[in-house]
Amino acid sequence: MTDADAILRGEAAGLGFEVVGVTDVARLDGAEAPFRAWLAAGRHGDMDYLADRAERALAPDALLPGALSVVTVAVEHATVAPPHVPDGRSGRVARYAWGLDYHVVVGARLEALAARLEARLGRGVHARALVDGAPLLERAVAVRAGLGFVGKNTLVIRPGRGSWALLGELLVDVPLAPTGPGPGGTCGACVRCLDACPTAAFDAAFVLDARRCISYLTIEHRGAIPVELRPRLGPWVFGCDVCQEVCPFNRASRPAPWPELRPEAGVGPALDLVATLALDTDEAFRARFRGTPLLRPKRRGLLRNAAVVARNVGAAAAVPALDDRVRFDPEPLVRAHALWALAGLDEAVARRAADWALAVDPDDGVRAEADHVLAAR
Ligand code: B12
Ligand code: SF4
Ligand code: SF4
Repeated sequence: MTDADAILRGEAAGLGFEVVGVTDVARLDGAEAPFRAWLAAGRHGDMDYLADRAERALAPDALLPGALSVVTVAVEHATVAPPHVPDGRSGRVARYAWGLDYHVVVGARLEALAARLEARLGRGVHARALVDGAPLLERAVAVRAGLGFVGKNTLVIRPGRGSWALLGELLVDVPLAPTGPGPGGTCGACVRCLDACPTAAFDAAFVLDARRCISYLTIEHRGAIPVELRPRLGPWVFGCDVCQEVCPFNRASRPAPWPELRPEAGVGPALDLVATLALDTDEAFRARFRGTPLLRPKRRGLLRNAAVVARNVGAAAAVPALDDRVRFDPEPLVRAHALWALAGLDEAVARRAADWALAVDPDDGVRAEADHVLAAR
């Protein structure tokens, strides 16, 4: 171990990074075939940025001229939480989003790590912190650095600790000793995640069709949620944890070590659907979710999700808010999903709202949804 390696370990630990690996910046050749096959099959849906930047995602050295090493970190975010109790008005939030936005939280500590490396090494350090924001196959990097293995649910699993961890990287122009390959690991004969996925999103072990994944549909997807998948969302209003909750490697979870990632720091595990559907302006939405990952789908996306989940969980208390959304929401996406939700919650209100929409709504998609509501008797 060189001085630089020892300094990295010490400073990273001081900043709360418990799991740190290092790999070189060589191209991620081993990941290329599955990644390109995944893209070629269209499994990325409308995440065009993944296809547009595919070559760069395989080449860590392209992300920082002069880079020599990639420091890769895994930050645990799991929290022992009371089991979800259906209360007829709450939607579930995926664990990674319970606290503050990890892009900012992990990114800030990686920037601090770069500054400390520079100070301790006594020379300028070119560095770039990445947390899910740049085109880099972060899982392939983590595996090469020995942090864990890829499970059949496609997540990086650390034997003994599981998959409740977020990945981040610090590219540096400092030569550091690679830490991989790790002890490895395997799922063995287990297929729990593949069987448990509510939308049957796995085409095979290790192959996820994002277009069916609830995480994609509720966070990344910008358009309408396919009608046949809406009931399958169940209570998940933002992200989904099912394929990790069933994983035997995740039995040993503990509170997230970083306070920023704990539920008290952000929205926590449950979102009140009635209150969410009452967020009628972008300003109100931003004020409610400032600093959290829930800003990502924007107001229109989150209210779309909330409408679907309101129907799924039988949220009768959300009927007045849904009726308001059909009549007054500026976003056709929200109006259409609110109509769909009303149709499952209160037929009389749904029919009145549909009549109203057919008479005055300028959007073809909303009127089509209204037709559908009126036809379904
Ligand atoms: C696009 C994306 C998504 C998409 C697609 C997910 C997917 N499985 O590809 C959607 C929106 C669905 C998604 C969902 C989630 N995501 Co996401 N996502 C990403 C992102 C931005 C890119 C992933 C990507 O390029 N996928 C394309 C596929 C082909 O690439 P890949 O899965 O990395 O491919 C590798 C393996 O599958 C493996 N592989 C492929 N075939 C085979 C076959 C065999 C036999 C083997 C052994 C391996 C193997 O090799 C490939 C190269 O390493 C990354 C961040 C990043 N920049 O990497 C986060 C990331 C993967 N997501 C993350 C998280 C936390 C989630 C969610 C858990 C969030 C949630 N709770 O809702 C879910 C989990 C769903 C799931 N089961 O994957 C974390 C994962 C952390 C971890 N421990 O692994 C990441 C790394 C973000 C981060 N910085 O922490 N995500
Ligand atoms: S996150 Fe949910 S929907 Fe997506 S693959 Fe996992 S279990 Fe399926
Ligand atoms: S649930 Fe089973 S198959 Fe799926 S990732 Fe965990 S160990 Fe692997």
